Amino acid sequence: VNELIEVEKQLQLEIYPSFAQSSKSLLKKYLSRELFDELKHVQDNTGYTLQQLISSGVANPDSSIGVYAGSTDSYRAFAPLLDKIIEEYHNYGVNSKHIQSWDINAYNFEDFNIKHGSNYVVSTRVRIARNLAKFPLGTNISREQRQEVERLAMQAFNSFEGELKGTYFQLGKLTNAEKKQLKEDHFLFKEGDRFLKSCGCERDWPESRGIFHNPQKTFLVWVNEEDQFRIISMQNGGNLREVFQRLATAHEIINKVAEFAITEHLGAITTCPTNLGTGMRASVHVKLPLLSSDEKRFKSIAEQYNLDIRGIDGEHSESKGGVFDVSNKRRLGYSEAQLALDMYNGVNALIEVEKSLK
Ligand code: ADP
Ligand code: CIR
Repeated sequence: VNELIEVEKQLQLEIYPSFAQSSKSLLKKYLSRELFDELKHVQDNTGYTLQQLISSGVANPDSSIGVYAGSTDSYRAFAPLLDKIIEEYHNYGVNSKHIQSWDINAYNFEDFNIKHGSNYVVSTRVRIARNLAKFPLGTNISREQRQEVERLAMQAFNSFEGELKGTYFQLGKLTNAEKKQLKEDHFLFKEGDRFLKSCGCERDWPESRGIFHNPQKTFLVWVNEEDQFRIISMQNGGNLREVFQRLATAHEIINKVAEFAITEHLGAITTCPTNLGTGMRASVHVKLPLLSSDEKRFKSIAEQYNLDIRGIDGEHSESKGGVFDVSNKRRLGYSEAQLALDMYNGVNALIEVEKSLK
């Protein structure tokens, strides 16, 4: 029986996946039978296979992308597929170079609540995704390697000073009530994401996962979730400058002790290709009850300003009370500073329209 299962597994590896008719994923769009045959025996230098790369998109027909990388080298090994997905999603060619810059001196980020009054922006958050150069990504990391990442993270946390000083909480040691509260307050990642489950990112859960934060919860780091590090700065109100600067400072400090996975072409390497480049999502929770009731107009302005609209509990969630999570959609080919400006300009435009509808 075991032998038969092995044979079946081998056959599975050879068979072109059957994508649901309804699936609109970029994986389905670009993984032709020919490309599948070309790549079906390929592995990256950490042993990650094509079948692992595409497992989430095959298992979840409603994926918009459908792939998760296993390491920095996945982006080389599976380039014939990933380059096409990156080109379409990021509008980014194979010869382009990614630039980093945290310098926002040229921009006049006025506090949204000083500019528009405090009826619109509830809170502001900026996060970046980072991974360590020396390890496979979460999809393909071993249990021991994951423990090592957590140990290195805790070492870095101990070196923080001033406003960044805080405490690390291992996920397994938090009570259900504590986790529930942290999630409701928008500080902690969700668990049991089916997209992440099916690419292997949640193996050995909750081991070596955790959250670091300062007492005010304005500076937080998620460890070993979708990416090894999600570094987050957030606060109530609309002071984007302050939130961004706090993250820039933290990034500079962590960057000195950690060797992040970065390439000239793709910038910060991330598990999901949507986060490549800056790995940055700058968002506000903003009240737009009037504009959002005209979905077509709302979406069209968002598109014009390169914004992503999410619900109040993050990706794949619903809005509540006309409050939306509005963030920069672009991540790659533009600097951290430029993408904060994307969000700033777009949110101001949305608020102006909301005001005009009163
Ligand atoms: P990520 O931002 O890491 O891509 P999610 O979209 O799941 O992941 O968001 C993570 C959490 O951060 C969610 O609880 C979400 O509500 C919260 N969040 C995002 N933006 C803001 C904001 N501007 N203010 C408060 N909470 C926010
Ligand atoms: C999808 O393809 O829809 C999911 N794998 C999620 C894509 C968005 N990226 C992300 O959450 N990092």
